[in-house]
Amino acid sequence: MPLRYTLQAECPETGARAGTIETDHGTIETPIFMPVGTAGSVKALSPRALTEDIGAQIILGNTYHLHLRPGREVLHELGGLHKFMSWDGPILTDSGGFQVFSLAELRKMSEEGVRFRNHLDGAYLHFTPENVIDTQRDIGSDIMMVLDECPPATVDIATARKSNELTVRWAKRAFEHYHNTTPHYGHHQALFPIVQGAVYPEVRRESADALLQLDAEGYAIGGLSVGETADVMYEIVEVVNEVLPHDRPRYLMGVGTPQNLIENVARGVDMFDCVMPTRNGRNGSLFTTEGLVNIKNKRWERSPEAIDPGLDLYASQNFSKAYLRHLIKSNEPLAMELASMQNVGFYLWLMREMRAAILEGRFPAFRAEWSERVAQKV
Ligand code: PRF
Repeated sequence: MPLRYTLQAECPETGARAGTIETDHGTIETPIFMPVGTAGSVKALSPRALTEDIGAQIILGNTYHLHLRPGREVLHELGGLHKFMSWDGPILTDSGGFQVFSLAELRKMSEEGVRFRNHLDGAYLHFTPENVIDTQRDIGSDIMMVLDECPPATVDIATARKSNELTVRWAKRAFEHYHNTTPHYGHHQALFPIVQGAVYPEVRRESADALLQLDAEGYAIGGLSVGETADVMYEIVEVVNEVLPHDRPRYLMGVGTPQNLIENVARGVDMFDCVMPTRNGRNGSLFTTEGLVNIKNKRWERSPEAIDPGLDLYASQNFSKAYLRHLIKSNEPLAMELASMQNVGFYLWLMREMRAAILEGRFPAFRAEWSERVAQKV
């Protein structure tokens, strides 16, 4: 069945929305955070831990990585990514555009697509708006993303406009190919276009306006959290969300800190993904209900206190700060598991709390209480 977005409640004072997105792999309650499972695994968290321990509802995969390993043929032969990784819930895949810009070498953009040498074996690859759809058909993600160009925040307006025009032409080609191809595994696959335009409200409006014509089942905002200030990001999100349709989900790509999530939910964003909770966790930076904890700090050497007394998760409650500090310092694999469960679990908890606050008409009070608190260093 097509994606169905239902708007359940809207905060009268901010733009915050609570809703549901129904997919063939289940219903997502929004606003939602999508843990990043780049190469077909959310690092250090099994699908069972994701669902049963921390309540993940949808995860994200990367076309770029999955295309390189295990490759389209393997994924197709083994029945798609859901089956391959034993995850029954919804999956969203990024198109690979952004990863090409951050990981690959010797990139060469053209009207046709982007040529590059991949970061694993240096072999040349060519991504086009069409072939990244084909790969995502083989992956079988519930939500596919179009190929886009994500310029740095520092580009001038002429470059931003030119780049966005290419992204829009690519999105049109992507949708044409999308409508000419069918899913391989029996479930519906949606396709989201990506609004670009760097830090220029005018170009952002042009981008969103042009993409509206595609009548997509949802829209993404790309090109943010790439070096601009938080205030600029918030301003651009506001501008774009004024143009995007009210009755479709809005996905802010690759954002961000817990405070960024609160502030962007306040501006009407429904979906987020970010490597921060998994990546920072592995480095010993913890997101907790008390604020940001650097668990490697000597201060925690003898701390018997739970990892996060305020969070009702297995990892948060049953292990001391001193123990997790020891595990991280000793490079023990369990450190990765506990830190990931804490951090991703915290992000998911934060989203559930925001959703409840919106539904109960107390989002502004929640934001006032938590927006600064989640950014405080403990
Ligand atoms: N485009 C795509 N993926 C992305 C981004 C983008 O602009 C970002 C930017 N924050 C993260 N991931 N395709």
